[in-house]
Order: sequence, then C-alpha cells, then structure tokens
Amino acid sequence: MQIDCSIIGLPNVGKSTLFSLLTHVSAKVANFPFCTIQPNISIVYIPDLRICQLTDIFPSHKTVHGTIRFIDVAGLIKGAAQGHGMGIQVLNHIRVTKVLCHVVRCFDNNQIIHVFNDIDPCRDVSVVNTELILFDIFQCEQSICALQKKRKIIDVSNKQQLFLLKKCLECLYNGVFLRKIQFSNIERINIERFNFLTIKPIIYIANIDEKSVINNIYLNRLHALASNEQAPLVSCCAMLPLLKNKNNGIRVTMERKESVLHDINNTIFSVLNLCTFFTINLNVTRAWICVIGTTALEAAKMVHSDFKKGFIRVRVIKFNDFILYNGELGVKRGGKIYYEGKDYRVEDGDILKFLFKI
Ligand SMILES: Nc1nc2c(ncn2[C@@H]2O[C@H](COP(=O)(O)OP(=O)(O)O)[C@@H](O)[C@H]2O)c(=O)[nH]1
Ligand SMILES: [Mg+2]
Repeated sequence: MQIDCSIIGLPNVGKSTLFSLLTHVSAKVANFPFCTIQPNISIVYIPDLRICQLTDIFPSHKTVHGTIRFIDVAGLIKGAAQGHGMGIQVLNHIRVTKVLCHVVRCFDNNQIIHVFNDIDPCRDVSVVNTELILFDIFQCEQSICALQKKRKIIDVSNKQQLFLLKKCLECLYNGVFLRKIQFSNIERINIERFNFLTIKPIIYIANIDEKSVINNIYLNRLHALASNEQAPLVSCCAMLPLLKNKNNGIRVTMERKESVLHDINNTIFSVLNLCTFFTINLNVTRAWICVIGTTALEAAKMVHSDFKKGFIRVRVIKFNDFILYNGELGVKRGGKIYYEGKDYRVEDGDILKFLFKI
C-alpha cells in the first residue's frame, strides 16, 4: 500500500528543510517565501528492526522495507483556496495524499523571514486550516452542482451522494473539519472519491530551535491547540546544527535524523491505523504495510494478484513465536502454526504464507 504524506504549512517555516532531513534528498531551501515551486517528492524506507531479526534466523538474498512517499509543496498563504500564490496547484497536489504533515514555525530568529513578521503558531495554523476548509467548500459546492445538473436521471446512489455532500457542506460552512464527522461505513466509501482535504488526518510538526527545546512557549501553545483538536503533535528541529566534533558529531546528527523519522513514521502509522505483516522466502524477506483489519484475501492481493484469484488459505506465524522458537521448524514443533481462511484479519507482525491454486 502506497502511503503518501504531504508536508504543508505557511511559506518559509522549514517544510523543505524537514523534507531534506527525512528523505536525505537536498531540496532547495532559502530564506524567502515560495522558494519551492514544483513539489519535491521522495520515497523513504520505514526502518523496521523486525526484518533484521527475521533474517538473522532465516537469511534471504534480499530484504524489502515498507515505504512512505513524502511530498514537499509550496507554502500556503491567505487566499490560497482562491488561487493566491499557486494555492490551487498546491491544494490539488495534496488532495491525492493520505495524510497532511503541517509544519509550524516555533522558533525565534530575526534573520528568517516570517510572512506575518512575528511568531504565532496558533494564528499560522488557523490561516492554513481556513484555506483547507475553503478549498473543500469549493470542491463540495462544485460536486453538488454537477449532481444537481443530472437531476433528471437521478438514481438512488446520486440521491445518497447529494445528501452526503450537503451534510459535508453544512459542516464546512460551520468551520468543522470533515474528519470530525461520524460517517457510516457506506458514507465513508462514497466520500473517498472526492479527496476532501479536511477529512485527511493532520499531524502538526512544531519546528523548534535547538536553543529552545526546553520551555518553548510557542510549542506549549501549539500543544494546547493540537490536543484540543485531538491531532498529534511531533516536535523537531528541522535544521539540525553541525556539531563541533567531526566524527562524533556526524553520528549524533544521524541519530537525531533517525529519531525524527521514527517519530513521524510512528505517528503516520497511528493516524492511518496501519500495521505491518511479513512474507519470507529464500529470495526476499519483505515488510508489507496495510490498514489494521485488512483481510487475508486483501493481503493476498497486495502480494500477488494470483494469490487472490486462487486463494485457498493462509498460513500464519506470529512474529514473537518465530523469534521464540527460532524459526519455522521450531514454531511447527511448538504447535504455533495457524491456518486461516480468507476473512482472517491480519495482525501486526504476522508472517504470512498464502496457499493458492493456479
Ligand atoms: N534557525 C532555524 N532556521 C530554519 C529551521 N528550519 C528552516 N530554517 C530556515 O528557514 C528558511 C526557510 O526554510 P525552508 O525549508 O526553505 O522553508 P519552506 O518555505 O517552508 O520550505 C531557510 O533559511 C532555512 O534555513 C530551523 O529549524 N531553525
Ligand atoms: Mg520549501
């Protein structure tokens, strides 16, 4: 499953700096708004120590980790939803992503331009969030119009769509993010195709300065806002300082980079409700990312379309059993191999083998 994550926020808050930190791809960074014009896109591997533990016991030629694709876009300003400052292009780019990482400036530095000339994270968040809502209102109104034009050939499903869109529009007019609304399962499936922005989970990323890690008043304010919205907040220093001692300094910087990536990855997993299952054979040990609750049949399709077509059953070994019993043979002797049907719900750490007929 492809996980696309966009990095959004006001201009000049450190989005591209964070993107470079996460992806090791050097994006253009400069101290002026709209330095980023075309989106920067890069895929990063999700480090999962369990893969090493598996290959220690059962070596394979190659290992494949799960991935996340990060998309760093131009900054959003007031009026973006009406097209100011490439707003429409930016908002359209983020429509196709699954989660929004919203970078908020939480550091003082007179040398770094702020579009409003002062630091106020809650105001900054509100400016960007307003544009997200306005863009959704625009999309929603357009979709309602298009459906109403089809009125003469209206069928039950169109009626349902119309009802659903009107429900969304009312919430948006009241400034309510669509992710706050309780939708039925059917409504959730129907609404997916509209790619609304405010239905996507948001992760706030406080870009703090090394000097103000402790007692950062901006961070405290942002914390209050995020917990009020029940949105996760990750704090990091997007621009890691170059440390004095050359060798030791590089190591510490790498560790910090990994810890930022780790925090953001974990938060993405949590907001998107994701888990990892594994497949092992002599050629490759591979981690697969799926939504918690994915059935064995859907998981089979992810691995190979033939596995779904000819699905018979799935052999499940729990990761902890694999380690405890030192591999497949031990697990077998310990009676810890399970065979499940197509409706089995995959759990985090499952090692799956699909049995299928051609
Ligand atoms: N002091 C400090 N400066 C930063 C930090 N993050 C970014 N900057 C600087 O802020 C300016 C804008 O950064 P950039 O990543 O291009 O911002 P973007 O427009 O949001 O992509 C650049 O001069 C960066 O060097 C940070 O954590 N601390
Ligand atoms: Mg940028």
